[in-house]
Amino acid sequence: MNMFVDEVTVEVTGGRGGNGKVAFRREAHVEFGGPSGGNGGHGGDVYFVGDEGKNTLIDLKYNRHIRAAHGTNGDIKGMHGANAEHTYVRVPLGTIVYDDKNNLIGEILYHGEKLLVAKGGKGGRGNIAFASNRNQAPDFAEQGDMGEKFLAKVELQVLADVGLLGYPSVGKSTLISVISNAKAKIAAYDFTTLYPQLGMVRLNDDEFVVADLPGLIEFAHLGVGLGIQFLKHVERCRVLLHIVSMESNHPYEDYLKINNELVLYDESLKDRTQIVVANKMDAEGAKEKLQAFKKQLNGIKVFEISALKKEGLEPLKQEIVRILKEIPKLKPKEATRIYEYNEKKESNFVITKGSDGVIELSGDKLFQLFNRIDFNNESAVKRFSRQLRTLGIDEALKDAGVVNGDVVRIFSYEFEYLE
Ligand SMILES: Nc1nc2c(ncn2[C@@H]2O[C@H](COP(=O)(O)OP(=O)(O)OP(=O)(O)O)[C@@H](O)[C@H]2O)c(=O)[nH]1
Ligand SMILES: [Mg+2]
Repeated sequence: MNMFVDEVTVEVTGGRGGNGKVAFRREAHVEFGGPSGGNGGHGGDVYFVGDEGKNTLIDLKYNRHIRAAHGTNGDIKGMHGANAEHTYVRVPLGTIVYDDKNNLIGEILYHGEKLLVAKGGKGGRGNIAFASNRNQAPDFAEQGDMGEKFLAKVELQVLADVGLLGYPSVGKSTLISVISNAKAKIAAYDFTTLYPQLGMVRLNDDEFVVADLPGLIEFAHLGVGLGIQFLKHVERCRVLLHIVSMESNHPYEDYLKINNELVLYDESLKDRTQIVVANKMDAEGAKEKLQAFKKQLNGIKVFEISALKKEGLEPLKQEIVRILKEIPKLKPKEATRIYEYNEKKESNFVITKGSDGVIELSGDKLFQLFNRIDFNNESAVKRFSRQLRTLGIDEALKDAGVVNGDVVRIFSYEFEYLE
């Protein structure tokens, strides 16, 4: 069974904020003291956290709804509700998250790195917060905001210091199994490796992560063989070990074809650091083939190894460590998502006519204000209608031809329009 999952869609929901409380102080000599209702706590956020121990998104496949906890409601005596704990979801390094509009939320490159995916709602304010000179005993409070909720597209591009690149059966899996702790499947037929696998290599005080990748063939960038599905995993490897088999009858051609596929897939991979490795040096005729190969490479350094016989591995590991210290760390992809969280929401609204002829009001900001209202509380509803006026909705309704007594609908709530 293939447990490797590198693409999955999950629904993420931030926790709802707790409701604000309506309460009044009780004092010995006054019937009603001042307002004393506290604020609701904030809803929890959903974060993804990098975990170097993971290498697949399989967990998300079985947990497609990720919801953070709600904030606690405010209480009497000015007590604020508790903020909810955030929810943390462990994901492999190299995880990339997009929102439902395909904006990049971010990418996780390091162990322990946190990425905010869905923000929790703000807690509603209690009636203490609404006391003013004009209204010293407000008898309403705000309900908590909804948390963000959307379908997140989650992708994994395997993240490794070193990626093993080459035709099928050149010995990539054999190499990773002799230099690292990975136990890779090895066999004398092509496409033995069907998904990337990571291994840790230690050399004295240094260590690096190697990714065994499925073999590439000509036209892989068009989907031939295992194709693009796995070419993408090359992208997040800092160094590529380009492995060429000295059993092949045309090592140099193999080498050029693989490089060509890389560039056709992604132009920028042309500049990715490569270390050329000639494997199967124990095979018959390998020495002669290597001589010719070296000539054609025209000065590019080649490491001669036999993965099978475990020969030539030390100089190769040393070179990898040396190069990794020289080249820069991967730069994270730039996020394009803009959080339309809370107060920053645009104050636009839309007026449309529903299928039943009723005028409907909608819009993000409006939805937020709407959700904060306890419609059983007359003062809260009055405040809401003042807010609508401030947003210019009264004017706009009038312009749209709405007259006294017409029914207007805001989400689930219907009211009569009065000038
Ligand atoms: N003679 C010789 N055979 C080798 C050497 N390294 C690997 N092989 C053999 O080559 C065959 C393919 O090895 P793998 O390690 O599975 O090759 P791969 O590149 O991972 O192949 P795919 O996963 O299909 O892309 C196996 O039969 C190995 O035993 C080597 O250094 N010398
Ligand atoms: Mg393999």
